[in-house]
Amino acid sequence: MIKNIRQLVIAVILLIFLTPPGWSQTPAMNEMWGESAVSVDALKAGRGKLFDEGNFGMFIHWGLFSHLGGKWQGKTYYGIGEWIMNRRMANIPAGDYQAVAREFNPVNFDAREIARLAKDAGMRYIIITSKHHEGFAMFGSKADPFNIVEATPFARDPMKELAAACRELGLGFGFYYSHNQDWTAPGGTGGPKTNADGTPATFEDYFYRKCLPQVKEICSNYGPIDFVWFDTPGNMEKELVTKLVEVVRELQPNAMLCSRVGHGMGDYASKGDMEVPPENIPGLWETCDTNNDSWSYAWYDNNFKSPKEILNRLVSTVARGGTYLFNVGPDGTGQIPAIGAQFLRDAGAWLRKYPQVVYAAGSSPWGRAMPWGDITTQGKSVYLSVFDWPRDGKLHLPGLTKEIVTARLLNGSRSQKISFEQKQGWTIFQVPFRPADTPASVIELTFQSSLQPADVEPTPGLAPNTETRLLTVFAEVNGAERKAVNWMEKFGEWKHVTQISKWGEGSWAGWTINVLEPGYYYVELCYKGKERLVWNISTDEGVVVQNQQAATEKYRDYPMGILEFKTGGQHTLRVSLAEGDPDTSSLESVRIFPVR
Ligand code: FHN
Repeated sequence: MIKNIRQLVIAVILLIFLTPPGWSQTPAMNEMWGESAVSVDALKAGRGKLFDEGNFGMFIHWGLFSHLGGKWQGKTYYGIGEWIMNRRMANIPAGDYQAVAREFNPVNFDAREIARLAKDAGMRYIIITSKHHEGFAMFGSKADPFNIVEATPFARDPMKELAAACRELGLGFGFYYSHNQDWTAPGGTGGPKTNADGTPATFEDYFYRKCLPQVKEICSNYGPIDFVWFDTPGNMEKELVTKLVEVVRELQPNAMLCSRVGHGMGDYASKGDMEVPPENIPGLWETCDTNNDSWSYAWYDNNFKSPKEILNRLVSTVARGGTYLFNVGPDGTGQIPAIGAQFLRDAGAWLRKYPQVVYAAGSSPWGRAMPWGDITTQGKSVYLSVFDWPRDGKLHLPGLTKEIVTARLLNGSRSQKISFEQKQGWTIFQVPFRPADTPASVIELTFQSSLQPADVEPTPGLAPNTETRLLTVFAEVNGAERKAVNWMEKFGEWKHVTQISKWGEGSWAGWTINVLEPGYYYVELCYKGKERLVWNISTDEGVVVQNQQAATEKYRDYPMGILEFKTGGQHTLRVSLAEGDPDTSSLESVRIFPVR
C-alpha cells in the first residue's frame, strides 16, 4: 500500500515536471463577451465605423505552425493546426518547437496578393495573427528573439509588408495577439514554469518582459491600425488587462478591441468560434469563422466552405445584426490554399453585384433566418437573399404586415418586377422557375418607410413547398431546461446549439406556427440521447404522432411520422419525451416538410 502511494506521488511529480507546456488549456469558449465603456452609437460614428459598416473581414492564422501543417515527425495530427504543440495533439516540447523556426522560410509570401484576395472577396479589412499561443512572433520584435525576423532564414517582417499592402488597397488592418497563453515563454500561461537559468518564472515575468513590450511594438511599428484582437484571456488579472488596453488606447486610438481582451473591456462582443447565432443580437458583435476546419494551414484539410456556404453564413450573420470575420490559413510557404482562395473570389463576385445586401446593411425585422435564406435591410429597402430557390415558382414570406411599394427580382444592375399576393398572413411572390442568379438570387422590396420589427408578425410559417425547422431557441418551454451548449467535433472545431433537456413530469416544448395549406407533412426531430427514445408530438387539433427511434451521442434528424394539419392558419405544436432518460435526452429542433 505504502509502496503504491509512493509510486503515485512520484508519478504526479513526474507529470507536473515533464508535461509539455500548453496542454492544460483548450480553445476557450466562455470568455467572449464584454461591453465597451463607450456607447454603441458613439463607436459606430467613430472608431467602429469600419467594423459596423464593413460587416466582412479577413482573419488570417499564420505562424510557425503553418510550416508544420498538421504533421509532426511524420505523423498527421487532426484538429486545429495552431494547437499542434498541445498534449492532445503532437505534444511537442517547447525547445523542439522553437527549433522549427530554423526551417521556416515562407518564400512565396506575397502581401499584395493576399490583400488583393481580401479585396476581391469583398472583405473590408484584414486581422492577422502577430503572435499565437505558441509564442512565435510573426513580426520583428526587440522584446523577444523568437520571431520571424531573427529566428528564421526568411529574416523579413511580413507584417510590415501586409500593413502596407492593405493601406495601398484601402483595406483596414489589425493584429491578433495571444496575451495570456504563451507556450514557449517562461511564465506565460501554458509555458515553461522556469527561466533558462532554472529560476521560477511568474506570469508577471512573461507579461512585463514579452507581452506588454510586444503589444507596444505592434501598436507602434505598423502605422495606424484598426483592430487589436486579443484572445483567450483565461484568468488574467484585471490590472494587467487594463495595462494592455491603456497601451492600445494611447498608441492606436482608432483601433477596435475585441471582447476577448477580457474583463468586459472590449469595444465589441466576439461570439464563440464558428458560431452563426439563430436569433438577432443587439449591439456591436462579430462571429469569427474559418474557411475549412482548422484555423491555420493543415496539409490534409481541404474541406473548404463553398461560395454558397460562405455567402449564406455572411448574410445570416449580418441579418442577425453582426459582422463576419472569415479566416484563411496560408501554408508554410506563405500561400493561401488555391481552392479556398477561389471560393472567396467567387463569393466576392456575387457581393460586387449585390453590395447593398451586406455593407452597412441592417438586421432582419423577422429576427431569424427563413427556410430559403435570409433578410437584410437598407433604408426603405428589404433584401431577400434566396439561397434555396423554390421549384414551383412561389416564394413564401410569412408575417409581413406592411404594404409593399415595389417588389423586384434583381440581377446585378438589371431587375424585373415580380407580382405577389397576400393571404392568411403570408406574402407569396410569383417568381421564375429558374433562379435569377447563383449562388443566391436577391429580391428587393421597397416600402414607404423603413421596415421595423413591429411591421412583422414573428410567428414562423409552414409553407407548402419547403421544409420548416422549428428551433428550440424559439420554443415555449414548460417544465424542462433550455440551454445553449457547445462542443468540439474535431479538436478545436466548435459546434453550437440551443437544446432542451432535463424533461420533468408533464414537460413539453411548444411552438405556434402559421400553416398556409392544410394537409399531410412529414415530421422529424433532431435530438441526441441514449439507447432508444419515445417522443410525442401533438397539435391543438388533437393530432398525435408518437414513435420510438434510436438515439446517439450526436444530434441527428430522426423521422417520427406524418403530421396532419386539418385546417390552415395558426396552430400550436408540442413535443414531449414519452420514454427515455429525461436528463440526457436533448432536443434541438423539429423539422417539418410537405409530403408532396
Ligand atoms: O485557441 C484559439 C484558436 O486557436 C483560434 O485562434 C481561435 C480563433 O477565434 N481562438 C482561440 C479559441 O477560441
